[in-house]
Amino acid sequence: MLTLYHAATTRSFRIRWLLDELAVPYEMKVLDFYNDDRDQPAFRAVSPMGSLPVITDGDFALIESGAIIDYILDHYGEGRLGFPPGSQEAALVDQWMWWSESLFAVYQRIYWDHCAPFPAGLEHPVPQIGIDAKAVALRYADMLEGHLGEDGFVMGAGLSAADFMLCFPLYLAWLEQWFLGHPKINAYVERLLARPAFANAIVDTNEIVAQFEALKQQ
Ligand SMILES: N[C@@H](CCC(=O)N[C@@H](CS)C(=O)NCC(=O)O)C(=O)O
Repeated sequence: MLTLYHAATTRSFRIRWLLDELAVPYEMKVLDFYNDDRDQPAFRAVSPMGSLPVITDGDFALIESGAIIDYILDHYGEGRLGFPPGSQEAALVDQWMWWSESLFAVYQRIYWDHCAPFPAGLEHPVPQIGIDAKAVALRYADMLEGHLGEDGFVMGAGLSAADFMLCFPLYLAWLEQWFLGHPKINAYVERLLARPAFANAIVDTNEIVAQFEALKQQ
């Protein structure tokens, strides 16, 4: 049986959405990202750096959401959501998975560090650094805007692993209305939200985000 360690506002909602979309049974252990749950020895035993998400499958523990998505599709996907290994389509899925995590999300993280209220951001932020980082992320977003169609998902009509990676940074940016100048990305995120499994995976995240928004107003 798979176990997913999940905390609201983290990349674990990628995995929650994937498992629910595929209707794969799993146990979910819920952590509070903003207290000491991640420091507990039982959690460090499966996630040595205390990062999320992590899954276990029997004695096997795996971190890194991209690796987790690939593992779940390989072992539980029954051929769904995939392209033939070695195909150009499979390479493009990888491209967008890496784009999500190593380009867009890096600059979004810098933005959060310097523009989100503590503890979501740093205790001693430099807001201009965050503003500059957001501008870089939005320049990267131009590439995705040029790639997306008027309907469907990143790889066309069907979902792929790339959508499960992109949902995390794009949804959180969409909540802050980053994509008013990127109408195709905006509509894409809205198509994700129309999927019941995705909408369900972000309910607890929405609650925490609303709390941070209230903090910002103070
Ligand atoms: N590339 C990793 C990033 C993991 C990551 O940064 N997770 C965040 C939550 S979204 C975390 O646990 N941060 C805590 C920390 O780095 O100590 C992935 O995709 O899983």
